Amino acid sequence: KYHNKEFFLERKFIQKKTKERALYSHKGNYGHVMVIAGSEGMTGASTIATKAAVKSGAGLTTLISCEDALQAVRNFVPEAMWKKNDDSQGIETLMGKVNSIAIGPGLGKSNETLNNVKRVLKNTDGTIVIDADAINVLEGKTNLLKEAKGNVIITPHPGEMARLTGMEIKKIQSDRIEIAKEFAREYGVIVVLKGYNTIITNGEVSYINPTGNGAMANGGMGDCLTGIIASLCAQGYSPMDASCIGVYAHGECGDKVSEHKFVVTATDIIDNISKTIK
Ligand code: B4P
Ligand code: MG
Repeated sequence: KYHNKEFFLERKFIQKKTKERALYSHKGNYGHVMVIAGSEGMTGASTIATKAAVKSGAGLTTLISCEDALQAVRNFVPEAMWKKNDDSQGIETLMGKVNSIAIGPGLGKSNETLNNVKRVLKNTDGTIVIDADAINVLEGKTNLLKEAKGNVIITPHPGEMARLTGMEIKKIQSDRIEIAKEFAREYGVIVVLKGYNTIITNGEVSYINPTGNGAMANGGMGDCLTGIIASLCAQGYSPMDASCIGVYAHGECGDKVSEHKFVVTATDIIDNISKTIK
């Protein structure tokens, strides 16, 4: 059994793990992702996460959000379904039916966000990908992660990891693997600590990602990764495999696009992620 193992992610390893889509398959075979994201004035994050989930192969994707964000999704992601998050009914209805949940991008740091994080942690059997404001509302409340019913993947950038742990960003960056591992072990979650050489760890086995580059350092890039990982979880990949494939493909997609472009945007990734996974 693995113990304290660290590996560089390799293309061959990722290729071996990534499955072909079967001839006789249908959307029911590729799972349903619920994306809980976006708020008034922050609708881009929800559109990006939702579109990334669709483009990475989920059978069905539903966005739960405010009216503004739903309007954007209706225009830019016609493949996705949507429900208004006015009385948490949308979340309650879908929670038992979906295979994975992505929560956080553009939600805002509100009580409602914290309540929704608690709600999904306590009631969902599927995998939950926690990002952005869903991470920020856990500051000082990380013990809530221990109450999770299903598997949890948490995807902080170094700034979010600093807030969660109470450490300085400099400290996080000086000891990325050990700090991510310790957090994963303590809370029983998978940590995807982002940035160049993203770390993926469950506390026992850890992977270091070699793909990705500075052209990807712009707003929306993380929201895109969240949608990709949640989509792979819904398709039946284990949370660890979904994290590894998602992080590797997201970075490789950014590497390919940056051969011809100075800056790679989340929209560039969305437009090319399906080709990269193929
Ligand atoms: P926020 O303002 O919270 O940024 P965000 O909305 O979460 O942005 P987004 O979702 O688009 O990108 P994310 O980082 O999640 O926070 C920004 C602040 O956090 C910064 O001002 C800073 O203080 C701190 N911070 C963030 N990243 C930091 C870092 N690496 N070092 C030090 N401080 C940092 O996701 C970005 C995605 O793009 C990830 O998947 C990441 O791995 C990838 N990516 C970005 N640059 C890359 C690179 N050079 N190489 C490989 N991959 C890269
Ligand atoms: Mg982010």
